[in-house]
Amino acid sequence: MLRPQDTTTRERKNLDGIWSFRLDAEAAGRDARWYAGPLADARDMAVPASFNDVVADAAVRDYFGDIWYQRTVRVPRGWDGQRVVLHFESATHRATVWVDEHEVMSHEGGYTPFEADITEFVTAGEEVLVTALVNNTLSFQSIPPGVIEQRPSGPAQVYWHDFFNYAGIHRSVWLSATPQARIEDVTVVTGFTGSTGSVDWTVEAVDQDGLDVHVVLRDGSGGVVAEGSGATGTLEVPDVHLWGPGDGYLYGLEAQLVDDGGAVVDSVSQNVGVRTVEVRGTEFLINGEPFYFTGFGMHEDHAIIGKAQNDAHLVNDFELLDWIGANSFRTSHYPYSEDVLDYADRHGIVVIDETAAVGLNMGLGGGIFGGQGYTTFSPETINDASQEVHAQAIRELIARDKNHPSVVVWSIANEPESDTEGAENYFRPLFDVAREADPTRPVGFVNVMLAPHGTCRVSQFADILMLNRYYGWYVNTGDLPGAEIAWTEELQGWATEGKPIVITEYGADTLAGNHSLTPQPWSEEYQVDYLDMNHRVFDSIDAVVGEHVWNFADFATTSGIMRVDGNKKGAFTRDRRPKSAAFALRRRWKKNF
Ligand code: GCB
Repeated sequence: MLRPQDTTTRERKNLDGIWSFRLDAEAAGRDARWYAGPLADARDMAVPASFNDVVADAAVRDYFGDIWYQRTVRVPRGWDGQRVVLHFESATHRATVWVDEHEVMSHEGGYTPFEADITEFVTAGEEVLVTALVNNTLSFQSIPPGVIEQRPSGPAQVYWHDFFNYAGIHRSVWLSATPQARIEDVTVVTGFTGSTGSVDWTVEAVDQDGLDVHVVLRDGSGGVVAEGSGATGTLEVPDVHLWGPGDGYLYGLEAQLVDDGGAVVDSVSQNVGVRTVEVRGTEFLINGEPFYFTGFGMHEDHAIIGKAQNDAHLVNDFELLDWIGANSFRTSHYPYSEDVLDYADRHGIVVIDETAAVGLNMGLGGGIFGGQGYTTFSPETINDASQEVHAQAIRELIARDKNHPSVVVWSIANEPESDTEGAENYFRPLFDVAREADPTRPVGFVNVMLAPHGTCRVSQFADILMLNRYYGWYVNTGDLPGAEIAWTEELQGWATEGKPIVITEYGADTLAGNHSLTPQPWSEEYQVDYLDMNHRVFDSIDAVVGEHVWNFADFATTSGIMRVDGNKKGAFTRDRRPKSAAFALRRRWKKNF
């Protein structure tokens, strides 16, 4: 699926703004056909935004169930004869959409796009009603999973991941016009030999009888560097300017469908960064050079808008990454907005791209160890149906992000149970799904402290080891010398596996402004000492090829006795003010600062 775009043959109209919004706790709206007319008793809601913190009402913030969104849209008058598509960049965690009274699509999964051809239901120049029934409940068959527990006070949504279940329409909605004969998808795979780059292209087209595919590659200043024809082929790029960490150089590929007279029937553009990614022994190579990841596990998380994409916050967060010397981040714990990946491409920031498979572990809850009273993998809990939803989430992530040069690793899950036979059986085929969808990038998953070296049964399938460890925080709390010994010992074990290791999480909750002369957990000084200890451990082990601090910034979580106004492991506060750790990281990552 291509993202809506404006080209010589395509046009798009943005549907962001104020939509009508109504909760539907009784799930009555579908039978009552709320989509058939203006939504009664509606309140205002901004799109894109998580709905939770926008409204001053606790019942809305913690609501789970059916949620209705609606707006009218006038189809541009110039779109007569065009194919009209309605495109949602995401709706969390699932949605069904109507155009007037016509149900046009349903989608499961809260962080990947979906769209429908609505040509037959619209007329250029006329208005239609667009209604989305979004549902944010989590079950054992959703990714991420959760369960609704019946309690004396009523049903409660329980989940095992440590961030607030923000939901709604977080990302943009588009109407777009394409020709009937059209390009459906473009895939690029890049490489280079010496100073000559290569761009393998595959173009999928629809209704293309009698039409040819033509591709043109332009450099950053618009000069044509290569051209080709056919649904698939390879372009050569002389004197290639490689894409690399810190150098987000992009070529532009234009793919066209042309008729025998040479007229362009459809045209789409695709950014291309020419680079290679490879795991060799314990090294992680980008363009054949060893790469060391510095940066963070992040979250899409801001006051009021929750998980919504916002350009000012996007630019500011990347400014801070640059300031601190981060060359990379992980999209913990779900696919981020496509705008984020486009921005990473343009700025040479390296990305570990993760599915929303977080919390598949009944030994953990909200970042805290302790049984949750369920078996993780069983016919009644996370089962074959869940695995299929998970497989689809992997396919959709890769289909969406395969062309981003910034993406160098697929992470198919965060901290699942991984030390049992059930886990091994569950994950083995999912690695195959990822590799089939993309044979070019390393695949991994993020291992949890509950499955230390020697006990994990899933790491065998991974190309790269990604470890989250909290020595000195959840264990050896306040005892950094003890933490250093235990951590070094475990990491030396992992180093014998012969694979590169990225420490995808290490961190200590820190209340900004809390200072201590002695190393007290929660103080800014302890966070700095904790990071220093970790860095000594990493620097002693060659197989460690990266460090991602947990987290870039403080973020919202469910309430609990371990969380004071959210998770406080940020190097920055939630409003992006630096803690002492930010300066310490900057000194390490930028060397001389
Ligand atoms: C983890 C999780 C992350 C939590 C973090 C914590 O291991 O991957 O989602 O927020 O620990 O702070 O407990």
